Amino acid sequence: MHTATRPADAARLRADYYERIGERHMTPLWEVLGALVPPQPRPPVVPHLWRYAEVRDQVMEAGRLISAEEAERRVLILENPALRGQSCITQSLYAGLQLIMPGEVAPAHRHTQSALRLVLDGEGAYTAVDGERTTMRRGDFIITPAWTWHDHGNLGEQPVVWLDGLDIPIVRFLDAGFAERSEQHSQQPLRPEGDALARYGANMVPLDYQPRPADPTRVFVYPFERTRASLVGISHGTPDAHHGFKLRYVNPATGASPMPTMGAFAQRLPAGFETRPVRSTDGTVHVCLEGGGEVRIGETDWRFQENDVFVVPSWQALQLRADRDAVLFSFSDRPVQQALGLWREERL
Ligand code: 1HN
Repeated sequence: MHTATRPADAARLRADYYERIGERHMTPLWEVLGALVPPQPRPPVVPHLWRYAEVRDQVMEAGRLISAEEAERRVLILENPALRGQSCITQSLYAGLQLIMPGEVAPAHRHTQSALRLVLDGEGAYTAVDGERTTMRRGDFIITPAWTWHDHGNLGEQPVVWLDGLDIPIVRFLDAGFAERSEQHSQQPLRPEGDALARYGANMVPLDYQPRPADPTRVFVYPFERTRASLVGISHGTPDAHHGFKLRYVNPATGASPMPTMGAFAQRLPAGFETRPVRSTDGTVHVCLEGGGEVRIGETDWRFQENDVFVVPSWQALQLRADRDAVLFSFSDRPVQQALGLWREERL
């Protein structure tokens, strides 16, 4: 005879079953499938904007609380408000504001995490990468690829602040992190300043240089002066409706991103120009270098000005409007997603 199971009995049977399989460290897929494979990205990350004018004093305060030496790196991490305690700005990226005071050195070390810097405030500091120094000037984009020795110093009279971007969460996810301190406090220069740019950054490379496709570039500084000149140089005709005048930083020897885990971009929006909304799967950190305007991320609007940093989560629509001619820098995990065939963009 057919006996129908009442819903209450079915629920009890299931709960009991889940309990018993749980003891063997198993769990039913059907309870989590929708969350595991959502119809579209639903990042836990929220949009956020850090106003430099509001945080600058607190960044400077760190300079009175701890030395660069003691801290190793004196940085205020920009934590996504929805991911507090996780030291990340998106699920795949870390960002922070680093301060170095006059006379200080941030000692030489290396790690498998890749880092990028965008210089924001003050002058007189340098970064050394594998034996070559570069003077840090506002807007300069500087990279320290995985496992390269790097230290910073401030030979000037002003505090210097830059934005750090690292692939820390990616490396942590892969459990592939290694790090070591150098015996040399600051690296002995092996080559004069400008050597890498002359060898690798002038549309030429040394005769015997044969980079592999995923090798990071030997060009470890992209001076803002050059970036800006390129953005101004392409600012004729109509800007792209979704991006304005936008360029991507590359490894000039391969055309790939400067480092394999992070892509970086620079864009110029003429005064009065408003972009159409666009969304992409790479959650992105933006910095305003010049000018200002308004940004809409999903449903939220903010005004932005110089040195403000904002984060756009994966698959949330971004719209920008410039009040004054604006220049923005941005970075994301796009090259990782592209290498895996995951990256998508939708122009709305
Ligand atoms: C690092 O090496 C730097 O070299 C900055 O300036 C931030 C955050 C975590 C791990 C290493 C730097 C960092 C970092």
